[in-house]
Amino acid sequence: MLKQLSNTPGDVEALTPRFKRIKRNPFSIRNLALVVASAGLLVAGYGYTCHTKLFLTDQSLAAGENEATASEHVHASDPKAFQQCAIENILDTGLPFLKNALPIEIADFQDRRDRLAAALVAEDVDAFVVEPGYTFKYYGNVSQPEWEVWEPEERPFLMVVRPAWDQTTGQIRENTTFLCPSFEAERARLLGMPFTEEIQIVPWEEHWNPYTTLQQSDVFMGLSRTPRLMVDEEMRDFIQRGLGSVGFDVVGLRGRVEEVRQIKSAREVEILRAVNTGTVEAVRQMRKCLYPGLTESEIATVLDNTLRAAGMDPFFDIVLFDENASNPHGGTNGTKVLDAETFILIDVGAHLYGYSSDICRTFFPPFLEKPSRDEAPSPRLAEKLKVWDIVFDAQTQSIRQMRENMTAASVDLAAREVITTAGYGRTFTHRVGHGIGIKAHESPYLNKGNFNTLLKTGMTFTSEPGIYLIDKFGVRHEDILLVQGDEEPHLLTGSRANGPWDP
Ligand SMILES: *[C@@H]1O[C@H](CO)[C@@H](O)[C@H](O)[C@H]1NC(C)=O
Ligand SMILES: *[C@@H]1O[C@H](CO)[C@@H](O)[C@H](O)[C@H]1NC(C)=O
Ligand SMILES: *[C@@H]1O[C@H](CO)[C@@H](O)[C@H](O)[C@H]1NC(C)=O
Ligand SMILES: *[C@@H]1O[C@H](CO)[C@@H](O)[C@H](O)[C@H]1NC(C)=O
Ligand SMILES: CC(=O)N[C@H]1CO[C@H](CO)[C@@H](O)[C@@H]1O
Repeated sequence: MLKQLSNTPGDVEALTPRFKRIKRNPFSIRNLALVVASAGLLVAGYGYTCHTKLFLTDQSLAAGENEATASEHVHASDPKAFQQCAIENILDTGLPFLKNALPIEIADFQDRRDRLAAALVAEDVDAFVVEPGYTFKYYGNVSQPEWEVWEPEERPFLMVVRPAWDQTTGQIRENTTFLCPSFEAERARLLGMPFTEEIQIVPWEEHWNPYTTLQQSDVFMGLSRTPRLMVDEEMRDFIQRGLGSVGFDVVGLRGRVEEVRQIKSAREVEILRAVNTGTVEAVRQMRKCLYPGLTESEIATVLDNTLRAAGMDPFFDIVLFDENASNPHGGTNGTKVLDAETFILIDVGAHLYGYSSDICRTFFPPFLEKPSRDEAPSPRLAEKLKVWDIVFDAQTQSIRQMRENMTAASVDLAAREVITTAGYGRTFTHRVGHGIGIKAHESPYLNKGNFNTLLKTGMTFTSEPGIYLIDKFGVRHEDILLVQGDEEPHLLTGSRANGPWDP
């Protein structure tokens, strides 16, 4: 019975498509009614019972009945009922966290390239060169698989961004050209990259040297020195060497140019807030439906489908019980079975409009009763409670350091001091966090050696200290923060955990 769920959407996926419609505009009362009606169909159609079923009708909505007053779905009894309960719970929230997120527009891409152009001038570089990948996606909306479906190929297709002076405003603007295999030029145009005018292409024939073609094009005409190119960190080595071999002065990613992507716009922040808050909410709503006997894999599958039902696209999901969580990134096979005193660690990420969430919660299942104040918990439980609090305090201290001009190292060291003072220093085995954006892991990296990087307003980070006790359990809390000048950073995960029974 329990084996029915697979690691992939599989059979349970059949339940989710009917919720897809809410992706477009989940906020009108009409759509909310549709969602509720769908949930109703689901219950009726499949005949599963959720212990306390919320079922709003159009009339009750029209009468202004508040769905929050209805009791919520509690733990289920089999994997399908578990999933149904989790999906209904997340939909019953009305998905308010999605409300302020809007997709990135052409003007945003334009603005990024203009900021890049200004950074190139500041770094005394004549052009930035990047091939399809995350950075190309950031500036030109094409990822590596969107350009090369089968495998990364050997023919260079490069975006070349140069600074130009706008005669009327005197400002630095971008001027972008693509070096493209001649026979692929039309395909490059068909990508519909975010430019307001027709893209400029320098084509190269199969038997030409593409780097010489670029060098002799009008792109670098009128330059009084050997063109200095900055290549992105994802640029493959043979292309860098090719550029160097024909006489370009090639330098690596650094300084102001790297900072362009690190500093998020208001629109990016709202997407990050939406997807990270929504991911935490999915964990919370799923948790209410847990029952003894579920495996780590079954929970991961249901959490993935809960995220999908809420319009997000999960891309990693680590669910670990007790001693299996002493490896921060897991590695065990997902078969461990849930029991009342199991400490559940979930680290999960999803995408929304191309941006990542990356959050972690550690908690007890809802069917473990919280010990009352006057009753001493068992030593096993007491240790879990103590470690949970230490990691929480460590996270609090690291967050306090997330202000403009603090070093990346200081954020890590603040968390590490709490954990070390508590006697668990050697069990906090990884850095405290990293930047987050279109990738879950982006620079700058918050490790205790990174004294050279200063935090800037607009950077977004994880804070994720942990304690890992081999053969016992692991605890990690992870939230997302936005650096805001000298103020406390803003939380982009809605709310931090309140305790092991309220993650
Ligand atoms: C960027 O690409 C995605 C597909 O990966 C597409 O959905 C989106 O509309 C594109 N954005 C713009 C502004 O062209
Ligand atoms: C961009 O550079 C090209 C040369 O590669 C030039 O022909 C074109 O006029 C420039 N466009 C702007 C807007 O500066
Ligand atoms: C999972 O790993 C455990 C040992 O850690 C092993 O006993 C069990 O057979 C494995 N299960 C599967 C389905 O591979
Ligand atoms: C950070 O340092 C820069 C450069 O020294 C300064 O202009 C800025 O005001 C500082 N920010 C804060 C919040 O102190
Ligand atoms: C360290 C480790 O592998 N611990 C356990 C993880 O879960 C599996 C399945 O229950 C156990 O067999 C392992 O001992």
